[in-house]
Amino acid sequence: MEFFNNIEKIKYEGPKTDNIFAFHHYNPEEVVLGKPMKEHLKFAVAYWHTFNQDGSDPFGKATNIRNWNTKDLMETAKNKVDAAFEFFEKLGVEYFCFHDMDVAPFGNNLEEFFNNLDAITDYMKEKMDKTGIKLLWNTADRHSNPIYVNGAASSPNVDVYAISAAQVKKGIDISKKLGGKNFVFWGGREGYECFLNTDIKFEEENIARLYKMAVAYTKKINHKLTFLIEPKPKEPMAHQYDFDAATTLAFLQRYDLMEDFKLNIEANHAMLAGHTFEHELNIARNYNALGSIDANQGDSLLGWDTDEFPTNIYDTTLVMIEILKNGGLHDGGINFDAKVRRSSFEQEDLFLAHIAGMDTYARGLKAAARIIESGYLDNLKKDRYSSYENEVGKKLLNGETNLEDLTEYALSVKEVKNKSSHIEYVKSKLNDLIY
Ligand code: XUL
Ligand code: CO
Repeated sequence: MEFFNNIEKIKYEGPKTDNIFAFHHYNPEEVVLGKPMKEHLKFAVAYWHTFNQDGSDPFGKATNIRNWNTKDLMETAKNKVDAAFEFFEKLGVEYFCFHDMDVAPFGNNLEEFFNNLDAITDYMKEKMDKTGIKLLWNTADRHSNPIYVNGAASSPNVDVYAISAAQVKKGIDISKKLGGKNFVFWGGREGYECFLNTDIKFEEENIARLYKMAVAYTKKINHKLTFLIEPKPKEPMAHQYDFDAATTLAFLQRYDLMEDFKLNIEANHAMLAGHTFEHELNIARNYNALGSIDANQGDSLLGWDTDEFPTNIYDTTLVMIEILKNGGLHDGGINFDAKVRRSSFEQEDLFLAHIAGMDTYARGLKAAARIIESGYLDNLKKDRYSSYENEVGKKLLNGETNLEDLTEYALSVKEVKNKSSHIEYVKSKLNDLIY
């Protein structure tokens, strides 16, 4: 059955076309810095927002019109797989991501849930084999079930801990079946709301124990996987343990997990942590831990996670510079963890939103390539730190100096000459290079 029967395959038609169901900038085969765009931009569709989200908010009911919903939950789940693969193919996106809860109904107990998951993911596999569409990552939703009211691996209740571990095991089994390369942990309820009753150290140690068991299990079943932690500072918990990239990296180092874990950095989460997306990507990259990204954007006027489709070229340019400097995302990709606005309720808006996101990333890629090729930012930084090229600087960088030598040198410095950063000019020059 076809679910998007008014939509044809989306093609690149260039910036001048009036066709809104066409790419204006994303041209998959166009070569940028020696590689076709589609290899730079490994886009993925997020199952939860695209096929499950209904447009309801705390003040109003569902608005979205979707033709795959029926009264039978398993039939709906199967319809969604059909709709999803039709959507991926027509959009020309080769990857997708999902939570276990997104794709199959829970049923009456964990066993029923696992059986439902088996049936639906078997069906997905058939579609994947037929179309060549791949799984970027899957994850276990350990936040929406009410049993996770006090956390999952951070729960004070060991039965809850065990159920959350079982969901992770099942998720890894599914990843193996579907050939996934990454598995995401977003600690939805791993944090606390009341400091007075919480043993942070105990809870963090328990989370680390789960991660170690997950690594051990992948080795046991011989499934090569990169685990990705997705930092977020708050929401739903008042304080979440994986606050930002730096906090999460400290956790991974503390528990000796750096070998098997990287980060999945999300734009809107960076903003909630008081950072920019490019800052978070850069921190991850400096630790060789940039795994994948959740591409969306937040609203600077709001303090919560709005998960909008990315439409800001300035932002995607700075993101693509980080990704290019990382040598790409390797096994990771660009997952649109983004939802259409409540007033974009027509089913076809799902196409328009993804096209907007893909075009914005394509423009960001092209601008990033221009900036890198111009050498402007590299030279700017080289010049800024050029004083370290003198004798004292060289010794410092080679570890050949000490406080006594530096003091002797400091006493010989008669006048300190700092240089202006000309920041306003730099930003204006960047505008020239982007637009
Ligand atoms: C929540 C969020 C999640 C993760 C996967 O803010 O971003 O959807 O990406 O669990
Ligand atoms: Co996300």
